[in-house]
Amino acid sequence: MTKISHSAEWQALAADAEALEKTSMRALFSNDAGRFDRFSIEAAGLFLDYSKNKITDEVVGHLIALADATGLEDMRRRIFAGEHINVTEDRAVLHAALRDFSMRAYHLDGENISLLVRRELEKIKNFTVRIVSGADKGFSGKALDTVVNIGIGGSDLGPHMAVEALRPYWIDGRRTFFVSNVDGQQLVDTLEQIDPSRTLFVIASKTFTTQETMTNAKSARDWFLAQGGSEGDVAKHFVALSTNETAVEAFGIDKDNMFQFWDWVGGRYSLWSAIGLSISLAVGFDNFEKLLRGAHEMDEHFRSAPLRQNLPVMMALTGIWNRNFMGAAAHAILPYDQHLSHLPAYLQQADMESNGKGTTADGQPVAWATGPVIFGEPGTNGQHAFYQLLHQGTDLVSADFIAPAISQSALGDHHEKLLANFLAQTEALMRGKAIDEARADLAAEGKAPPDIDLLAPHKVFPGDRPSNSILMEKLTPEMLGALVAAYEHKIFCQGVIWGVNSFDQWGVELGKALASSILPALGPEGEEQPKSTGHDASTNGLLDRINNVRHQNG
Ligand code: G6Q
Repeated sequence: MTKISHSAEWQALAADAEALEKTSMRALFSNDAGRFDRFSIEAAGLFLDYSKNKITDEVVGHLIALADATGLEDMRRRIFAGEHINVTEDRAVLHAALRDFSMRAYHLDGENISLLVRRELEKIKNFTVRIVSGADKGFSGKALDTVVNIGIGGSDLGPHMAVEALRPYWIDGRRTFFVSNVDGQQLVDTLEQIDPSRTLFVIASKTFTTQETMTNAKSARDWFLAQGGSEGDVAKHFVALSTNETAVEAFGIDKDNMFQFWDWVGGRYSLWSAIGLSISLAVGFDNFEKLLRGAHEMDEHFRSAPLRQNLPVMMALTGIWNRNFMGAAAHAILPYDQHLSHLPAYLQQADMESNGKGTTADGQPVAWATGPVIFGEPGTNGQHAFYQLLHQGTDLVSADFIAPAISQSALGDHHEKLLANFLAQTEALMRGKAIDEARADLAAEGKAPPDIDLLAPHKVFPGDRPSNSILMEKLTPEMLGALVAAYEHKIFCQGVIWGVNSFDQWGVELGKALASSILPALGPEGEEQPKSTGHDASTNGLLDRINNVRHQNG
């Protein structure tokens, strides 16, 4: 396979970047009245304005040519067709089938998986109704109004983000907690706040072997038994979301209390599956279904719209432009909606675990930059924290600004102020401020010439900092579904262009294996341990130090 960075399309983009070096985005806007209309797309209720990227029609044409050269349309067909595009794990990637409400049937290796999906959704629906209505009760006859979701990574971040995002849809009186960390403090802090007789523990683990989740699940069950629950009550208070029936039963959860999903659902793409049970329990099944329907609408757009009019594709291509040709090593997710506070963490996993790779799907080292560092915070908080670097730092950082035009909780002029900040930031990043403008501002403030000389350099903003703006009417379940699906497809498209397999995660294995080998060397508190020799000097030294402190203070 020709290296993509040697292709004519890549070279054309590199030449575009060079040719644009002396042109500012400001100039691109002032010379082109149609820029906003041409560089924006509406789909599934989302509006994407990508005009504040340093692109021209020529650049967009070359980006589309690059997508064509990498076979993006064919890969799009193959993912929806259930081909095993996750080559290193020999799996299909069919999370879109989990939310497909059309009459389309998905067949995988000869099996109609749409029937499995419908059966499991029906089970989630019936269970949600029984729990929410109080028909299913806990061991003391009280309704189960509290859910503790125990899971990590893909079995935590998606449902956690969605439950938080859909706060205005929470069913009155219901409480949801998420426990992910093997640090026992998180579980202890959670257990302090709940009543065992009213709590449903949802053990979410695709493999049902993950150290953190199994440790937390076991401690939660021990606590439950110590708090008055009996072995026989475990069935009422513990359910499992998994693909591994044997391990679920071995843990002591009856398979009737297990909600299934399948190996063609990647962990970080699983919130649409049984892993979404905690969402359904928090906001009701109807709202969970609306979330799925919103995602489906985005899927329909993504699979049918031509690349140039395709919202996730253009998110991906502007990202490629910024990463590979403008040199942005980081990408900020900046939601101007407090309820999307967990979106940056969610997308951190979705993007960085998918595309943070240095080997192509066919096993060659990549010779180009792949996934950027993803980070973010809700606006306006981030403005008072790290935006300084976005505006004046020495590294280029691209950004997605996300905002609903209407707030779910109107309060005075809060939302107008929030939106004004969102718009101002994207404009400031794009326009910047030249030295003569900085000097003129200072003069208008009445500063003396020596002070103007001193301060003006600090008040210069280089501008040309790229951003996308993603607007929606309101953060409803449908809009959240569409937004998340758009990001999933964006990540997929970028993976195709970079030539990596976006659906494995071998990079998490080495640390896991080493942790297992280190664990036996850490004895219980108060116990003396032999001197460590099995690791490098730093790791041995740290281990000995920890063991000494634990021995002396235990
Ligand atoms: C996601 C990853 C990873 C996974 C967790 C939890 O794509 O595979 O984040 O979700 O490691 O795994 P289990 O669900 O198997 O416990």
